[in-house]
Amino acid sequence: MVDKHLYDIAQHFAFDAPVREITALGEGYINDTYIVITERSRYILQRKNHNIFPDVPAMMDNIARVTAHLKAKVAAAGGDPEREVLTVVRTREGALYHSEGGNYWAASLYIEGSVTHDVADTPRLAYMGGRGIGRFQAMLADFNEPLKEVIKGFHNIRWRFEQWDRSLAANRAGRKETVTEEIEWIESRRAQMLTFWEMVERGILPTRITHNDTKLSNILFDQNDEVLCVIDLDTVMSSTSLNDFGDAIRSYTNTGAEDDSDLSRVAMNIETFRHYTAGYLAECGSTMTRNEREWLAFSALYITYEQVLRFLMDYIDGDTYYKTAYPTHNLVRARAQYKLLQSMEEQYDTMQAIVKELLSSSGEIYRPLNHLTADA
Ligand code: GN1
Ligand code: MG
Repeated sequence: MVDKHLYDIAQHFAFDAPVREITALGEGYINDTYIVITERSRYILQRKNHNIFPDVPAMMDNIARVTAHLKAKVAAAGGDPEREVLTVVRTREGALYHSEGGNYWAASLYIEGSVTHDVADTPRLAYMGGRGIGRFQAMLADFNEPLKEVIKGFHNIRWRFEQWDRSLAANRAGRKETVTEEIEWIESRRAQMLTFWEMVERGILPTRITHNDTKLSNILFDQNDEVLCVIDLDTVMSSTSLNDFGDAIRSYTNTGAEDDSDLSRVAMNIETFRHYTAGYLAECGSTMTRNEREWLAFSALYITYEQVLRFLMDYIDGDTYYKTAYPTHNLVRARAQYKLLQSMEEQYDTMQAIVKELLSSSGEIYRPLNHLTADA
């Protein structure tokens, strides 16, 4: 059962028929998501989290422009733009969102017959996910309009460190003293992570259009494990495409849950890494620069580290960002992501060897570089 108020909200959208039922879709750490069932079809209705997205109109404008570009590509290739690209459903007044009482609402078509997965439990699923994200990036390679930065410094570790230093100094929830060991996990890798980000700042790693939240559950598959559509475009922005690769590896290869309290379950499955990477490189390996290839494997460590930092920082702040189910939830998430990071660090040489092997087997010339060589 959902709040009656939601039915009033739904009335503002240009749905095809009267609303019959609204049910909650209990996923995501940020937005509230519902399924709206009309007499003819189904839609997704979301309350966008205005605390986290300070400029929802700018975010919806990004989404509208990116999806228009993707739809043109899919149509030109003979595909079905309504199934292969997210379709924003406007309000009756033609707006991209409805705002009321300080809340922002947006709607999209529900893609019938689609499925999501929480675990990449077959090689094929990982491979197909890699192809889906690779294709998403390839289709946006010629998108030249500037996008708004909807969350400042989202995957920018230099900015995250500024936030982190302020959080530690403020110690708002009085929890800092209880997590000294965890804080050291962050501090001991600070310089290494800044080295990666410096490559982006100096333009050594190019800026492209990126999704920024490529976890497995943000892809809709069909019944044959083919990727239908990439969803949750809230954080579409400009950054290094390596963020999208790294975040997907963080999500796909984890043998445990993102917030697993049993750390013995958490590790990186190197075979899943291989399959995702093979799919990804098949779609966009040829358009990657030499430096992107060089830093590809490292990006998984970078994004996983950033996620440890973000969960831990939210715990120290007193749980103000992510939704939590219990008081230590953010700490449990941080520990689980740290276990995953350690597993990646242990297998880093193998990750790099796999990237190299895959690039050379697809006919690419790959020569390992020193990580600090500035070679654009
Ligand atoms: C959040 O949108 P959602 O709930 O899938 C977060 C991501 C994190 C993810 C961790 C805007 O994603 O960056 O990686 O949780 N999104 C935002 O699962 O912060
Ligand atoms: Mg998201």
